[in-house]
Amino acid sequence: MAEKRIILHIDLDAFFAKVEERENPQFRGKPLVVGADPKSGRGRGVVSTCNYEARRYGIRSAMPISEAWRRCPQAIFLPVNFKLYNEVSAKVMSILGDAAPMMEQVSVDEAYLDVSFLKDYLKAKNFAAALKRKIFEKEELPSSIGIGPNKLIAKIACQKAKPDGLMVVSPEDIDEFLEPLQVQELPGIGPKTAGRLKLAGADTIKNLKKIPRAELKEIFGKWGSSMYDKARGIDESKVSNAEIIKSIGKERTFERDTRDGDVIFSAFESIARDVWGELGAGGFAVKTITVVCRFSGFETHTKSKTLNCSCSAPAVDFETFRRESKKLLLRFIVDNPKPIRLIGLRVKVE
Ligand code: TTP
Ligand code: MG
Repeated sequence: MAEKRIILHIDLDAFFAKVEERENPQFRGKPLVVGADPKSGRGRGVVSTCNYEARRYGIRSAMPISEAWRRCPQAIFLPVNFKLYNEVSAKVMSILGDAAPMMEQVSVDEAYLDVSFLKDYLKAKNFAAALKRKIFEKEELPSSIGIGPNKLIAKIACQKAKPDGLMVVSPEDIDEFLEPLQVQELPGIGPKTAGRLKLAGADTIKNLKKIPRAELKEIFGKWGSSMYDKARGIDESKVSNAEIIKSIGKERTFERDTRDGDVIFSAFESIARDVWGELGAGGFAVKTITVVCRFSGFETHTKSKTLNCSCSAPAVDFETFRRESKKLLLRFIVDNPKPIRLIGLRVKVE
């Protein structure tokens, strides 16, 4: 008999904003936005995140900061303090790492734990409640946890449990849990895919399940086949702490949209140096470089290049890193004549 797995997904609630509330208790209970300077509505960056009070005004991550200002000018707007959030993140991850032998960090505030050793879902639920309490006692941060037979179900359950919640979906409840959800609630399905699925008659997962695998494959290729499995709650991927991939990144929004090569490349040079500095500090090896470019009108594109496919490949030096990143940036400038609003550089490391 296949081994029964129990997987837990934990994600901190409104992470950057909750750290700021903790550091500044006078802001608690008020709408708070972390991100670019709103400059009384003329600011040009984006929202990193906001607390749930600010979400009541419709403010969301990645929204232009000017729109956040328009929706709630009385909110408290704070700049992003990456150093602090990274320190807090490391402390939370160490609590999680101590709690279970298999822990996989997937972003600054989320991780999977394989808690199959607990054997049953009731024990897993108690374990998760204790973990939430511990994080709150030690770091004063609220979190949400989803529990399921695999990473996919655990992640969706966590999303559904937010904020400050805990949700268990046992194997026999999978269909009932998934079917009423909108297709966008499956990780990996964004607005574009959802639009195409809608044309094919699938708005909910229940309806997505009516589309045969071959048809999904025809429309979406390999990804269609994986979508077919996901709609049925199937996900065999393992919680892996063998290779903790982290992502380091920086971006810059220009004061004015620009095509001035000097402005663009000197900003990019400084971003590349900052990212390289962080890489050095962490002792990481570069795996993939991604350059982000946002044009006038908020049209955003990314281009990526994988440099090292294995840990045994020789380390990348700064010159190679800078050259390869610049090549990606140059492709944007050549391919698209529009003025540029923002550039960014992200690196996956191992
Ligand atoms: P999330 O976990 O996606 O968001 P969150 O923790 O703020 O809110 P919740 O999980 O309760 O929905 O991301 C974690 C942090 O990553 C977030 O606090 C800020 C940062 N972030 C950005 O800077 N830009 C983004 O577009 C997103 C989505 C997150
Ligand atoms: Mg979060």
